[in-house]
Amino acid sequence: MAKKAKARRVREVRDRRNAESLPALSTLTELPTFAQLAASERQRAAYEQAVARAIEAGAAQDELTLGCVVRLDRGYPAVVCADATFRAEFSTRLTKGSFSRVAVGDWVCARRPAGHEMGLIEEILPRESDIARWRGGNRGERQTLAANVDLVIVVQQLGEREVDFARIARSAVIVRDCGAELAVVLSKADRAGEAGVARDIDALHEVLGPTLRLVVTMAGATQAVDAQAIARAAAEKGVAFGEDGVRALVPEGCVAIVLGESGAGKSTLLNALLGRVVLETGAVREADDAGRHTTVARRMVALPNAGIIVDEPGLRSLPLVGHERGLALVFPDIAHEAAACRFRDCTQTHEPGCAVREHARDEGYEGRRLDAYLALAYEMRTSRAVLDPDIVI
Ligand SMILES: Nc1nc2c(ncn2[C@@H]2O[C@H](COP(=O)(O)OP(=O)(O)OP(=O)(O)O)[C@@H](O)[C@H]2O)c(=O)[nH]1
Ligand SMILES: [Mg+2]
Ligand SMILES: [Zn+2]
Repeated sequence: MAKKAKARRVREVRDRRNAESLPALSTLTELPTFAQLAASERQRAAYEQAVARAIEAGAAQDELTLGCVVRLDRGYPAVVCADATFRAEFSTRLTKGSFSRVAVGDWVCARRPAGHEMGLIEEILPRESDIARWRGGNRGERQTLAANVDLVIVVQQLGEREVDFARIARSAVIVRDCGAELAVVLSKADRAGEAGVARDIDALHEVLGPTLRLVVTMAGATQAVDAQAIARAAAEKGVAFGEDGVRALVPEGCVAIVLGESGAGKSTLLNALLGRVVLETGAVREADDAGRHTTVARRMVALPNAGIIVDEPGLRSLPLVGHERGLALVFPDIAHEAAACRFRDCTQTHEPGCAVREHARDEGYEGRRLDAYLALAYEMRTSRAVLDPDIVI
């Protein structure tokens, strides 16, 4: 018993030391204010109930506050409430109970005991959206990247070669499955030039449809290019260009998150939107054009005259596990046809009476859209088949 208590004390001291080495919140000017964030009605009602439970467990009413998690530094949350921004740790009640890790964007019932710098998160309130990805293979789990965001901006870099539209389609399926809206930013347009930009917009429209919200940017251009020519090439395809295009995606009151591989230019874009260098950016490797995971914290930045965007570390893998609903939302036309296939488990590859293939033949379907759908559907079937039966998705 004494041993356990000692271990806990050691842990507490270490945690406190770690927390003290985090950036001082008072110096962070890009943090959103409480007024810029809004809990839903359901969350406010849940907060009232959480307050009642906390009081029952011994908290004083005036110590309790509604807050939003605006940063996670090495797992340590920072919380904004009506009259303060503070670092918080988890109450023992939360760590003991059905403990779910807090994410940036989470609304919480927090407690600020008088005379303490550090607050306590008593409860995480129900999420309106939960941007999560699968990690860890067939024994894996869902990892929440951010909570309660309205919009996910998938950032994919352009280059000399055609854009990786399969990766964008995969991201789209995950995003729509998580209950958020989707937009795509094609970054580094300077590397593709006008012709490349036009080519990649066409490819993306073919795969994800012409109604996709799309912006072309080159916030960190390293090559002297004719920006106006690139803007014109985008405009000819009905696509917005530049930081203003991104700002229009995220109006005041909107909370978005940028999602993309390391090195895609997420932090560079956010710095441009902020008008100053707030976020660290890093060079990509020559050999494979991949980034070095420069961003390690997850944090909200409030944009001047616009909404809030969460900057995230880049993600290498985005496995598809149980995102069937997202697939149907991204490809509603194909999913609709699939419902008429003769076999319920039709793989749309060789079966007789396959409505998808018949329709594709009749309508002269865009080949790449169907191919993208089939590849993602196939991957999902395979991942489901190898999933550990004890894992709940
Ligand atoms: N040519 C070109 N390079 C860019 C552009 N935007 C960003 N870069 C470069 O791409 C590299 C990666 O940029 P970051 O903004 O750090 O990328 P990130 O997506 O935040 O990466 P992680 O934080 O690792 O996930 C840096 O060297 C940037 O200078 C652009 O518009 N054009
Ligand atoms: Mg970054
Ligand atoms: Zn079929």
